[in-house]
Amino acid sequence: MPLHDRTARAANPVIPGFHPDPSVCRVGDDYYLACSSFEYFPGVPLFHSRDLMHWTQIGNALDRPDQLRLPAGMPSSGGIYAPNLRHHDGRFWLIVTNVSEDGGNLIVTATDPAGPWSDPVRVTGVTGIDPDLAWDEDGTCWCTFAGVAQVRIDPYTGQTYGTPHKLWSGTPGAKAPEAPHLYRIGDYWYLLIAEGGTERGHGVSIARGRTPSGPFEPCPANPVLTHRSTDHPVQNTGHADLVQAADGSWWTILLGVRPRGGTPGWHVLGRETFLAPVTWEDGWPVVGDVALEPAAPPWPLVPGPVEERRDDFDLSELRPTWISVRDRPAEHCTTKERPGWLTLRARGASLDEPDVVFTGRRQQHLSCRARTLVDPSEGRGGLAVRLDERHHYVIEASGTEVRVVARVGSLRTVVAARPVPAGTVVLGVTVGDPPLPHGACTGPDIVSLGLQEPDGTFTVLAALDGRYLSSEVAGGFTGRVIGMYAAAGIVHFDWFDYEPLDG
Ligand code: 6LW
Repeated sequence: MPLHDRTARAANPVIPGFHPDPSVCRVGDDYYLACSSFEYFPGVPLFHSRDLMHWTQIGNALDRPDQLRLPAGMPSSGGIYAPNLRHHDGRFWLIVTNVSEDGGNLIVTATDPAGPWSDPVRVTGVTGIDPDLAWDEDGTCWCTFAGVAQVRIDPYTGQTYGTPHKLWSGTPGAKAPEAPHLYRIGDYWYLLIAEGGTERGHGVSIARGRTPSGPFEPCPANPVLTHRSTDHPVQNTGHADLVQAADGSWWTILLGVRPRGGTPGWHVLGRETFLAPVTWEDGWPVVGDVALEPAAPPWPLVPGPVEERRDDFDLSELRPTWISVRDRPAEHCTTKERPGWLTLRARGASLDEPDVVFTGRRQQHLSCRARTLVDPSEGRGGLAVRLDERHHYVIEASGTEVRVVARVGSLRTVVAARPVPAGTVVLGVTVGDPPLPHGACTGPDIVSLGLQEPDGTFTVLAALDGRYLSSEVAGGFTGRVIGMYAAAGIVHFDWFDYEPLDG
């Protein structure tokens, strides 16, 4: 089975796994999209699509250490929030917030979205998250940010002019007006925002005015999108961006989650990127259903290349889908020390620490299997399902023992241990449906951790309830990442397999 479903089929989420706060733009027949990345390096994953349905990661905007500084000891869900991606005047512009760095907002540019991206320009005078750039007909650039406020900006230098002025507070009584995007469409300037908070109350509202700075008149049908108080399988819908397709039709991309397993429902893949159609009535957008099996758009579907199930670590650079906690210095993570292997050198004694040496990939399927061949002869490390430093399950090898450790909130316990012969060992994780009948309060899934026996069979050492690695339990803005780590000494990994088990 291919790593991603590359059949010509329309399906939501269009980018599964922890890919929140999507921002999209079109250049000719090509679409580009950016997402948040929080405590992970490299930052701001970038995707390309020809059909809005199938997206291929082409890089990360912040992939050099001097572009992305995430301070030592920084906890999960700090770092990079909510990029805004636009194409203007022959280049791509990306403005984003690093909440863990003084100065906060920064701008990078590129002529090719696959990179290289420029060094960041620091923005002065913007005090909020979720910045957005929009250009007036005369070339004036406006930076609009959470609150919702706006200031004129020189995007080349990051300098702003004047004091930010409030544009709109959103629907009276709704909390957290944020994620603004400003567009010139027809005779109006439209101000699209998220409100209600990024959890179950999330929604999208819009206002319009005759100038980019308002005054803005709210849409009488606000919120134009929300799933609050419904049993829709996609919840928390919000943080949307609009894009006009090459044929003139309109679409929105947005974040949503897929809670499962009873009440209140637990979502484990973080906030994912969804697509929905948009029509216009009386000059206001009407958002269609955020369907898990949407109708195909009225143009040929273009599935991207199939990603290999196995990474053999034969390349000198890691694929763009690999992410590391906080940073990835070559002395701690390299494929050059032992060719064909990934070598991790520990810094921090466990995944409980925000500075752990961990390199993984987003869990993108509700059911999946990961395996890795580990050489622990010089250290201790293994395979982890990580939500954050307080919520993770690991299977690790050291010398002649393999053990499973669960960290849930302030509790940390060794769940299982088994002696093994010295040498390499294949460790594995399988995430699958809970065994109880559907509809019962089963939790979202079961995370089984184990090892491969010399005869090739697989032994599960522990099968753990997946709800403790969900955002409803852990909080925060991320989702599960499955990967390799070193907790002591040096640990080598020959290959890593990730295989979807659901459609
Ligand atoms: C982001 C805010 C939000 O900055 O969550 O869902 C915050 N929306 O707009 C972090 O992703």
